[in-house]
Amino acid sequence: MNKNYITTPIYYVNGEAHIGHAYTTFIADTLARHSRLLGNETYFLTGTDEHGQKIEESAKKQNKPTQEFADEISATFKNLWDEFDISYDQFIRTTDTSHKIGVQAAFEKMVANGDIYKDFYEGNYCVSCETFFPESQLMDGGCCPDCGRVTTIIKEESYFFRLSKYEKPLMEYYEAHKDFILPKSRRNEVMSFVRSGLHDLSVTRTSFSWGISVPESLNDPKHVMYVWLDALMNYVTALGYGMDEVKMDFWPANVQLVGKDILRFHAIYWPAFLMSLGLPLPKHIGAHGWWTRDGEKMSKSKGNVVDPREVAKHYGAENFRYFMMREVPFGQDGDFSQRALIDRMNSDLSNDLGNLLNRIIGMSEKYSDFAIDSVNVAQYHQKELHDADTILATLEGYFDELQIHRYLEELWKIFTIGNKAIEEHAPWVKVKEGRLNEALATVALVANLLAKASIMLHSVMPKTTATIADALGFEITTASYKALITDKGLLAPFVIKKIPPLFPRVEEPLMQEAPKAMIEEEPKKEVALKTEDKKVSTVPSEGLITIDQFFQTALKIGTVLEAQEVPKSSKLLKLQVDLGEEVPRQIIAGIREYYSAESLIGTQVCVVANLKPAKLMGMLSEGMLLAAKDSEGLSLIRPEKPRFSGSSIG
Ligand code: ME8
Repeated sequence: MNKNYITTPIYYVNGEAHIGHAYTTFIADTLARHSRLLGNETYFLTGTDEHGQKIEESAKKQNKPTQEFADEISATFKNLWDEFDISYDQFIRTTDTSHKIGVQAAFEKMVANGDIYKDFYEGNYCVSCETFFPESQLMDGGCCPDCGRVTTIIKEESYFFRLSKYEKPLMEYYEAHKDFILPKSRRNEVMSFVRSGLHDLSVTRTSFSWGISVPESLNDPKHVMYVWLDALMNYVTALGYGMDEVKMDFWPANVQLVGKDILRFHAIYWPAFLMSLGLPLPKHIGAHGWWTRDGEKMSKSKGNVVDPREVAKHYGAENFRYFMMREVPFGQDGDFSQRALIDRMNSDLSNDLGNLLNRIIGMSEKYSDFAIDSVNVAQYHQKELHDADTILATLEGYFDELQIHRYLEELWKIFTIGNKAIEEHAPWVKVKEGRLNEALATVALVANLLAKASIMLHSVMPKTTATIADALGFEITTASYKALITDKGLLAPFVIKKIPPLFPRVEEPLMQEAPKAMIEEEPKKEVALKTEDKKVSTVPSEGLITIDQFFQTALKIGTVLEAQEVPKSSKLLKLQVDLGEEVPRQIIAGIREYYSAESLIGTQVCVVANLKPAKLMGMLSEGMLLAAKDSEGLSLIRPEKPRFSGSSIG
């Protein structure tokens, strides 16, 4: 039996969970349930990240002792997952004593093997991101390049982790394990980041105390551990690392899910820490995209944060979960809107799945008093069975690549086969013609298709599919998976249960949108400038655009994956550019006179990403590179430091 360990990030306790956190947790739960269904020994970990200055400050703002504050918010996460029936095996908290002991043991080991040394750190620190940034990376006015907040200069004694030592081993690892980072398109951006050079990492702080202190053996009690070192270690302390080690045989994890915002920590720091500890690396780090609401970033001040409980209350927890899994390709950004959810529910769940179930309940009631027997299915429906079993056999591959949306898309073809069989074989005509056996064979075929599809949909919609299975007289278990999916078997004779429609159509949005008056607009930067600035503008007044007009152009950082000369053209190069999307973009650029194809591979460029695709010499071009040209020639515009592919410019 395989051991299969699946993790989510541990979420900060400085705010309550929203649909972004729910998304990661839904995917992890889906993977864990699927793994169990296959009969694997599975361990699913989630939890909360409770240390660091940010939490300390949030607690202070609410006038609460930090531990009490952390207890309260941590409980809201745990309760939410319980309400959503998330099948976690452990909910870890970084304030757990066993976690502290494990982290200290790891630190001690890193000191012992020479990977941690003491020095001074002076730098600009972003409290919100719990990260130091070199001067060169700061945005105007000393702001954090990730979140835009003002950073503070901190000079302090610090212990450092020799991250630089792991630059080469990490690169070798990425080279040798092409599916370590999923989706694969994200691998390049991690590699170019590492290639640009890794600095040793400051892993302790003396500026605050809400954290795990360094091991007593160092006799340096004012140092507490950097929150990311503390947090990342949760994945092994949960298994008993540095303590009883009882569950360490689940390590290495099969899949560690994260949002793209924290991929760098999981694909660079975490593997380096593991190498230092002599532990194997996880098999996959899966980084998913970012959810927005109605096209905007969710933020409390805008009042547009989507509460997963609200969505579940109005639309059903599993319908919501299906929507999130199906709507967005893994790795890409997604937008939550009630319209998109309603459309998905009506078309996929009501029309395709729900109707099919209702139809066979209705027909079996009329023609056989609910009795269903698979005995003649193979005789009349060889082709449909074969087609369905072929599709079902390909599904596992999508799970392995975390392409759950594709998995579901393929799975839905089973319902198309079922609906088509009913249309083509028209059981009601056969009954009139006295060919009852044939009619019942079609009904039984569809019952079998629904049974097989329910098994495969189980990990995404556990309760709904259990209800369908119950109506179809069987239970979804590892044994039925083997019988109906692996061995391509059929259901034993049974009596179908009449159940009310599972997916009534939704006509109107069911959730109240936040009234406009409640939405506090964030102060607009231009306004602030106008009031403070006494300088008379020398910008020509003709042809000016507003900031909104500027932002209509989507400018993004791209990484050039491939570059080729275009035959018969002295000007054009054909590039494949990674913009953080599922598939790289093809861009035909008129830069051959200034750049060789070879010199561009692996470099970063700035791309106009929402330009209407055009054909150049018969080849599709899906974007444009930014470049500056003068009498000296042409120069591509590039980011000063490597940025993740798909990062917005502006
Ligand atoms: O980063 N869209 O915790 P965190 C999609 N404690 N996913 C989202 C999202 C959105 N809009 N917002 C949040 C931390 N997420 C650290 C992790 S792990 C050792 C330490 C999800 O509370 C997504 O998974 O900020 C993202 O990576 C995570 O929540 C960040 O959670």
